[in-house]
Amino acid sequence: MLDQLPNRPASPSDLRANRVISIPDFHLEGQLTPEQIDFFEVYGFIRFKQFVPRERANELYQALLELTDELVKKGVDQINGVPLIKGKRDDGSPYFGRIPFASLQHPEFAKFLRDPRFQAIIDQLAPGSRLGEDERDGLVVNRFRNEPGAKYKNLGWHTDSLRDLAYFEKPRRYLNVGFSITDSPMKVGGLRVLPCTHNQSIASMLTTKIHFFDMEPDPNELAIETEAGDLTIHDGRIWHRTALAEVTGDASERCVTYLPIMDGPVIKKHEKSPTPVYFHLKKFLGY
Ligand SMILES: O=C(O)CCC(=O)C(=O)O
Ligand SMILES: [Fe+2]
Repeated sequence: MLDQLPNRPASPSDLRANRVISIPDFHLEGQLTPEQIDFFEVYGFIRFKQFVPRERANELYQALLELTDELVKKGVDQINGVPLIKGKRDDGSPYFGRIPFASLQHPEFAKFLRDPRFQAIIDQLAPGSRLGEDERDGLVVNRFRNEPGAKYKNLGWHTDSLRDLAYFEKPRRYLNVGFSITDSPMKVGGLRVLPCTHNQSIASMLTTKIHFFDMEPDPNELAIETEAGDLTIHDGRIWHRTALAEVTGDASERCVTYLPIMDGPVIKKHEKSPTPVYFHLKKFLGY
């Protein structure tokens, strides 16, 4: 009888997918505390509450709207060889699901990166690394929306370090620093991670899941909810995905910027840079 209930999970592990477990409300004042460093090293991610006040996040949202208008007006469809991912709202108005090199495009994003706490993050978690403002995809602004005209609604399981392999480089320590421009409660989908997978081998990075194509919730995943102004850091080798929003249209909007902290050879991007190999893979996914 119970088996016929529509929402009954097929197995106990299904109960565990797509859920939040409370994580400490860390704050980043000047330097990271030993406890924060420990948390990051053990789990492969960390979340700082109110890295900046909500009002500052709202200013960055305004900057995103201005940048969108400007890029639409100019008909820009790629920056430094990296394609923009376009979307269309139900009223027909265009926007971008993904804008690379945002800090080179709008002064507010450039100003955001001048916060001295980014250097503290580098010094304590990845000494000798740098903000890759004009490398790889630079500061990326993701704007996930769930509506028929959206191409960028969610992202399948992946590790960001796979990009090292795509650039024919050995995966190395690489931190992805995410900043929430808007709130990210469960209903808008959002970041899901497999904690502790940052210590995996290259073989396991290549085989645990099928990069980007696998969108299934995982019993061991953890949802990271954020509010506008929060900052997250994840190790580039950790398995993660972006879940689809449960709601649609404006209510589903989730804006987050990602900043790469990297070491290794400096390969600056410029107007004539070729489109990276992994973007051809993205085409198979309909982006
Ligand atoms: O939606 C997120 O917070 C994660 C996005 C992401 O993993 C990526 O852009 O590589
Ligand atoms: Fe990612």
